[in-house]
Amino acid sequence: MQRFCKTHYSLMCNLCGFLQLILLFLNNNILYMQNRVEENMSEIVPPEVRPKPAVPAKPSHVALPSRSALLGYIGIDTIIEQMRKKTMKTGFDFNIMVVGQSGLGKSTLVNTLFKSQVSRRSTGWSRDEKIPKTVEIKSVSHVIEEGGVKMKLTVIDTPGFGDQINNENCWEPISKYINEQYEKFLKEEVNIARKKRIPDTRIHCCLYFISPTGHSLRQLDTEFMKHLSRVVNIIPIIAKSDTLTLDEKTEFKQRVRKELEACGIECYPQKEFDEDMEDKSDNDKIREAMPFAVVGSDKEYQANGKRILGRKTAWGVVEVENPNHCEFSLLRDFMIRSHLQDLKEVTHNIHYETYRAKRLNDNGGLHPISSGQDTQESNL
Ligand SMILES: Nc1nc2c(ncn2[C@@H]2O[C@H](COP(=O)(O)OP(=O)(O)OP(=O)(O)O)[C@@H](O)[C@H]2O)c(=O)[nH]1
Ligand SMILES: [Mg+2]
Repeated sequence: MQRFCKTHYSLMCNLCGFLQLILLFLNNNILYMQNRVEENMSEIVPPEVRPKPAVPAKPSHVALPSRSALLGYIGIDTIIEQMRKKTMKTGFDFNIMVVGQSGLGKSTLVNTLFKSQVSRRSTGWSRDEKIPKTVEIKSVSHVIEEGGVKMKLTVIDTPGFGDQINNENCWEPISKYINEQYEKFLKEEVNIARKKRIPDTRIHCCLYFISPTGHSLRQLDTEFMKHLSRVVNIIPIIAKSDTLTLDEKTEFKQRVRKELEACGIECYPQKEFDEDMEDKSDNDKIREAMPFAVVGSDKEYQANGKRILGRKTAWGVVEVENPNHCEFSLLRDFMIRSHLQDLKEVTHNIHYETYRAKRLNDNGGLHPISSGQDTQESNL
């Protein structure tokens, strides 16, 4: 038995030695072949010439940077084009909320927004039907397409406040609604099987309607804005500005600006978020023009052969979209043409982030929630 094991052992040793020899031979061969390939490669591609990139292909309309500046074209400038294509496919969500005391023209302005150049579509009310008093928070959405870009514009109309005997804490339903949208987003975000694209119902911009008294802000307004400005981007506007003379309007705007500053109410665009000098100088102009004095109407009239939105008075038609008549078009262009992306970023990076941090802290870490769970209730 012992001899058998010994013979077996020596046989195994011989076999291992043989295998080692084969491996050594193969290894040498591989090294040799690698050297050959490298030699051949250096024959084909001289080291100073960079290979042409296969992907991404450079779009024909993008100018080539000078070859002297770069050793070869990398294609960094195509990133913008790639991002544009992606964004065009996904589209934009933009959510505006209108808030203010009762009867200031909030629902009318929602209609004005949709019927103005933003979208020439009706919001469901017929031309001569009177807009009913708003009794609950209600959202109206339209998908607007322009130049191949889709935007889902949602305007959230809210019931007016201020006509109760006790108006204490009347901002609560509004701030609750705003927080509920953050909560919905947060729950989607922490979900294990989260959606590729989370539906964004968060309020990006809140238009606060100020009564055109010509005097000063009401205490209710300052209280309301103080509370809301902590959770959302507030843009104050003077409602029904056709009821003020030009001088009254200028004076009132100045007074409102001073009062807002005195109360420490930070409206959008907030000074602390100006990114650079260019941003600061652009935003300073907007801050000086605020609050925008607007007129709302969903009635159309004929003026110079064109159909215009306006309000008919004994002295003529006040044209909603004429910058000489009111600042509606300035407000719309500011919200959509110049600051839409920034409004969304401030919402996400500042307001939502504050909510998220507080929520996760309070909860000692939010537990993942299954997709079937109800997401309506805010826990704040
Ligand atoms: N003069 C003037 N009247 C306006 C303007 N906008 C709306 N109105 C009128 O104001 C009245 C109230 O308008 P709504 O749009 O219902 O006001 P609201 O703020 O939605 O009212 P609540 O839903 O009760 O809070 C209507 O008769 C409108 O025609 C405006 O810019 N100027
Ligand atoms: Mg209303």
